[in-house]
Amino acid sequence: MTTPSSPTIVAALTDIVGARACLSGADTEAFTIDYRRLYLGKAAAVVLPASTDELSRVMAWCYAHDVPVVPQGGNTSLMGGSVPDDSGTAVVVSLKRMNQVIEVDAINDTLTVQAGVTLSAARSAAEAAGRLFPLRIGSEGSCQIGGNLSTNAGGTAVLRYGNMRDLVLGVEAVLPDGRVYSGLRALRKDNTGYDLKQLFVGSEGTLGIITAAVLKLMPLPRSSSVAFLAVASPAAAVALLGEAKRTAGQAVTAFELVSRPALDLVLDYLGGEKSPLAESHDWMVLIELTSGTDADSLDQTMLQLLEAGLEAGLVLDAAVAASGTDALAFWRIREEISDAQTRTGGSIKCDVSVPLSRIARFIEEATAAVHALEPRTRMVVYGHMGDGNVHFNPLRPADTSAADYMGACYTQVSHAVDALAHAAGGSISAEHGIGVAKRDDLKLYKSPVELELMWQVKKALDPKNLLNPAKVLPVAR
Ligand code: FAD
Ligand code: 2HG
Ligand code: ZN
Repeated sequence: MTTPSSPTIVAALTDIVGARACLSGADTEAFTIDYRRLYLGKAAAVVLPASTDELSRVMAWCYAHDVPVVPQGGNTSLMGGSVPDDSGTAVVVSLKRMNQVIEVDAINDTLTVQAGVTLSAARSAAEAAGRLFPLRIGSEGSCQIGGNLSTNAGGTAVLRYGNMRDLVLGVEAVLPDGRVYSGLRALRKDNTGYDLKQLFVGSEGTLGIITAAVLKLMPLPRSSSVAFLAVASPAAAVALLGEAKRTAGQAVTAFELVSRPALDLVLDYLGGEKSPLAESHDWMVLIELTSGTDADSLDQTMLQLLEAGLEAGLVLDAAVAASGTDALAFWRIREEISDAQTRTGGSIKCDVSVPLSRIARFIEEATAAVHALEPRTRMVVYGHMGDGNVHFNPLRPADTSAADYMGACYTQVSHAVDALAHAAGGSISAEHGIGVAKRDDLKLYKSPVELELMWQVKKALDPKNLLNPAKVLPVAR
């Protein structure tokens, strides 16, 4: 069958969703480039369905006519998975208009939303009912629950609450041929066969388009303590985390590592903002303790932890937030590191996870490997150390252009870092997914059996390979 032309596609999809929800030509441009402006594609059309029924009809038509479809949420992902290739044959399905909060059930502690609800709107809906939806990532104002599920997003509170896979109870999704998988259950126990909803989590829009989800809610924290501190080394940070768990138990909510080049970069990006610490240090940690009761004196617990850390030589200096404003300022420094790299350009993203027991050695070895390739590389190393996830992002030297650095170093550096993470029992993508950026590297790190099973699942749900084609799954095996 020959693929229909763009005008034919637009006419057919306009019949389903209406003219204002079917874009073509220049109106599609914002949907065809990714957040970091590294992946630029073209679309035959962009459709913005208003309901699951409309989407189901769009998918049935595209399936019948062999038209590829690329699902898109807030378009904040970092691996190029949310935009089409440059063939101009695909339809982008944006979930933007499916943005209704369906139900907050404060008794069942669940939140049911359409997939296009932004993470910040979901968190606000929970908070209005006195509950917490605990996923916390820097892109929360734009990213959507459907995108969070499809990437199995992580963020800064995984240590306490888990990632998106742990926070979902039910999913509704439209399959490539237009059928609807209705798994919108609000149950914490349901052992009725395969857990199909989890297939859609982390599959980056390659198996179905998520249209709604039931999410778990938690008690809202009623007290907290936040500190920004200097540690002697990554190994000292790991030891301090152990001490924090012993001292504060479940209250340890976030434990984020920050290297000196990461801090320097973000302070510059924020226009000369000051570090919370008087002196410069090679390694820092942002710790957050929270509790669901206001009886706990968490500042006291934090001080106890810091004293023990100072005595043991793990902690070199510390600033404890004296107010909510201080805490927000500490967090802003951490959260803006990603955008500071985007603005600078020439950042090689290695979103790796490694067992905590091996993370310090990994950082040492990977730093040596990168410096052996380009000694002037700035080591922007930071992230969710508490759950074993480091954003190990070598950055171009200040006097080298992004194009020159990436051209000379990208492949060798990313392969060297990924190989070391893999050798340490780790993963080459802890939370950002595979998209196109890491797709072909999967061949190096997944066994033939794993790759074969992934392809079999893909073929079972998408036999024509029309949904987000050429994403996640490496083509030549
Ligand atoms: P998109 O970018 O639109 O899409 C992501 C993937 O999911 C694509 O493959 C797309 O095809 C698919 N998809 C989107 N919606 C659907 C749907 N409804 N059904 C099926 N498939 C769909 N990520 C983290 O994990 N942790 C962080 O701490 C973090 N911090 C970030 C900070 C910044 C400043 C930025 C820019 C990004 C950050 N991210 C982080 C990455 C990104 O925000 C997450 O991956 C997020 O979950 C993507 O959601 P989205 O709605 O933007 O998805
Ligand atoms: C973060 O934790 C995000 O800030 C983005 O996951 C990481 O930009 C990055 O590499
Ligand atoms: Zn992260």
